[in-house]
Formats: sequence, C-alpha cells, structure tokens
Amino acid sequence: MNKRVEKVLNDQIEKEASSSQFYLAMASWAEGEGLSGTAKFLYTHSDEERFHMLKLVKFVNERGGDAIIAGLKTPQKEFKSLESVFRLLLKHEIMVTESINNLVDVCLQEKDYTTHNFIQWYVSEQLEEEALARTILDKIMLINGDNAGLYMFDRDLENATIQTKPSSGGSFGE
Ligand code: OFO
Repeated sequence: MNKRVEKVLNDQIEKEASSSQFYLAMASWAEGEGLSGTAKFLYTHSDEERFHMLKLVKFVNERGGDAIIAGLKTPQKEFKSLESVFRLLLKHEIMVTESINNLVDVCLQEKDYTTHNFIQWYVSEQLEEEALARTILDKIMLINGDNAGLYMFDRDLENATIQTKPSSGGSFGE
C-alpha cells in the first residue's frame, strides 16, 4: 500500500475512534442530565463512529498495510448545555469532513483509485452527518430554552428512527 495513503488512513482511524469516544462522553453527560432520548441518540452515534473506524482498519489490513490502533485522549465530560453539545458535535463533524477531503486529495495525488473509491462512502456519510447536526441545532434554537420544548425534543430524539445499515455502515434518519 502507498505509504502516504496508509499514513492518512491511519490518521483517519484515530479521528473516527476519537469521534466515538467524544460522542460517548456526550451520551453519558446527557444520561446524567435525564435527557434519555438525547443519550440514546448519542450512544448510537458513538457506535456508528466505531463502525467507521473498524471499516478503515479492515480496509488498511486487507490492502496489505498496517492499521495502527492509537491511544486516545480523554474527552471532556462536562458540557454547558444541550446546545453546546450539538455545537461541538457539528464543529467536530466539520473537522472530520475536512480530514476526509484531505484523504481524497492524497488518493488523487498518489493515483490510488481503489482507496479513492472506498473513501467515497465516507464523503457521503459526512454530508449526511453534518446536515443532521445542523437540523438538530436548528431545532434546539427554536426551543430557545423552553422546558416543554426541550421535553418534546428529547422525546423526538428517543423515538427517531435511527438505523444502522450493516451493509453500508450506518446512517441516521428521522
Ligand atoms: Fe465518522 O462520521 Fe462522523 O465523524
């Protein structure tokens, strides 16, 4: 496997693992706040990020590279509010999208069209995840701290159809 491509894939493995940990910390915080729907949503999101990581690990190894399983930093465990959780989540997803775009660039520069093809799944996934985070943030802004609204928002997240598609990875839908 091309060494430069292998390096950016391994960087991405670490980012997906960090995403999983970050959302796990958010889920745990939400659970502690009594926001059970939000917690359920974030626990599932954390699982999806782990799946994204595993998919990369397997791809690197199957192509003759060495997947690196890095140690991770402890994510923050306290959050100011529900709004700040989803603002951080969106910011994080935007950072991951930039990283995926960089991966695409490196594949093209190195003429690694197989990895380029593989990574397209992540390109679409990022589009969905950013859109979802923006939709959720818009809803939180509409609620504007109203307790009844917050209750309904949390219940909606609890009842949201959050599907994991085993064949293609995963996605969230309402
Ligand atoms: Fe792995 O999709 Fe979000 O970060």
